[in-house]
Amino acid sequence: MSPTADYDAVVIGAGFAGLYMVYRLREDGFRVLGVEAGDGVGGTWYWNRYPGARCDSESMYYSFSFLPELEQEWPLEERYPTQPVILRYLRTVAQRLGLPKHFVFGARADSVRWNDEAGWWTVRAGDRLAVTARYVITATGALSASNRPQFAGASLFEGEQYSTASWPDGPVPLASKRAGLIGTGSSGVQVLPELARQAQSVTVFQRTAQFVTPARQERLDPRLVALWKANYQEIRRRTKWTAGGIPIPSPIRSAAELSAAERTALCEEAWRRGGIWFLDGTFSDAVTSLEANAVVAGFVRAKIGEIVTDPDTAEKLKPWTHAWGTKRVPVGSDYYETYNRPNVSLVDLRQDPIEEITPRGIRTRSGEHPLDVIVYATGFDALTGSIERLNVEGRDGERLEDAWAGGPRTYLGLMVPGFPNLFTITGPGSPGVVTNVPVAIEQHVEWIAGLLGYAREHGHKTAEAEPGAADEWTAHVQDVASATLYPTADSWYMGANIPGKPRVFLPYIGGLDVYRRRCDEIAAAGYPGIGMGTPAGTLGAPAAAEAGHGAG
Ligand code: N01
Repeated sequence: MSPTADYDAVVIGAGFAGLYMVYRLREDGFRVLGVEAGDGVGGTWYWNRYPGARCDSESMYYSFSFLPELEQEWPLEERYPTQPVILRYLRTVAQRLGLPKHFVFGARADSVRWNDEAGWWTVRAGDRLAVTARYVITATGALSASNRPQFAGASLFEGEQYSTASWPDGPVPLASKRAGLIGTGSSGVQVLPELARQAQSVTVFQRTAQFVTPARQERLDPRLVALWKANYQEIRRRTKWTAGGIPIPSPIRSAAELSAAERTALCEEAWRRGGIWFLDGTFSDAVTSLEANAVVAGFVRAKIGEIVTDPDTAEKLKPWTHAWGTKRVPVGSDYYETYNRPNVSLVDLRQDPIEEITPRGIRTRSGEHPLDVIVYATGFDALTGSIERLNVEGRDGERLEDAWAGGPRTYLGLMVPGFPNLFTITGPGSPGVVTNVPVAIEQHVEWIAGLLGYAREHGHKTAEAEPGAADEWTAHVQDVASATLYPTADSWYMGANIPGKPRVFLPYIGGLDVYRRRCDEIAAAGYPGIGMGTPAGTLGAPAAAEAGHGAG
């Protein structure tokens, strides 16, 4: 047995998180290998290429903060960046920092096993790769393990079937085709207007009506961009200390403090501005008080009634099954307006459920809907799915899936007891998905890199979350959520979209600023809650490895 692992660290994933983690560790002198299932960098933005894919975070906030030169050069043209623009950005970052050579692409990690005796992990990717590493960092994305419901008869469908989460890289001809769209979350809301423009007809199969917020997509005023760029670093500094990773003022007044006219005026103004300004811009108690929530929900339902001309369709589109904001609110462009097109129709699956997919279309209780194309926008096994699908086995061969059978248990959303030297980025217990994600990713990466540096400096071979610390954090995550209306909804936040998944609140919603402070305090205090293991003295040997080392 070799006395040292092949690498100090293996990072799984080449999206925002994987790229920055590999860069950070390389700069800190660790021997690091990136492993990526796709043929190139991009992560979420590599796979989700469906027409209409855009980020909900505005362009100026959706980038790395540690590349001051690139942020000055990078053109900011539209309020929300499109998928091709974000992918181009990540490719540019990877090239500039010389990162692709540290990655093995086209390798889907499918086994991650701890060897207690050696004190390292073995990471395999089918027959593409088998390497050992002291540390493993999962940068697999919180929303990347796609969920494709198994409808009876789906394999017999004679038309084409696509998933928004793995859209083909190339044109999908839709003209003169009858398309069916299953799913009306953020992906379905974005793809629908494009499908309607391109296809002969679109039938939307809606299980749960959503509260969609208008994006108000627009071209950015170059003067605003110039002003922004002149102050970028100061804005970044402030952004780090916001709850959601976007520096906009939080509402200070509860709905109860306002008259009916003031509430309406406030909602109207937030709706006019769109996007985050509506999501975070109405009342301080919009997701904690049923009364305040009802005001926002009623406002959106009224808007749906105003926009959608067919009263029956408008009624089906009005959400009544959950409180506003408790399922992730999609941000859309012309979503409700699209239902006014003559080639778009809506099936309410709560009234008229899918019975099967036939060779010619989708049969619901009321009859068959003939289709040439079916598009699944049916979401993800969020936060835990992409990590569990790695088949992680920790100390004593314990499977992560078993350890999390009753719900994920983590310390700070970053470490798991029983799984030494394993770190998760934007996993369960992390605030990642409820923030502007790159800001949370940078925090996670820097904290993990800090801990690895500390362990190297002190000669520690292993770092492992203590059970008590993980229990305390896991309970805290639930407590914070319980003070809000979030747990009342059947959402992916609650794991409710995946049959059999434990129903616990997955992300930390106490705020990125609060979370950052806690992480900083823990680091400053020498990492209480984390057991550090015996000296090894083999970490951080001169970086020499190139991707492909150990590839089998
Ligand atoms: O997935 P979703 P998504 N039969 O889970 C329906 C991020 N994101 O890919 O609500 C019929 O939200 C399901 O119905 P229901 C963002 O964080 C960001 O759209 O479970 N329908 C729902 O309508 C987002 O929240 C961006 O009843 C079924 C839909 O499929 C997250 O990713 C863009 C079904 C799934 O909606 C996930 O969004 C896209 C079944 N068996 C995504 N199973 C931007 O930044 C599921 N559904 C712009």
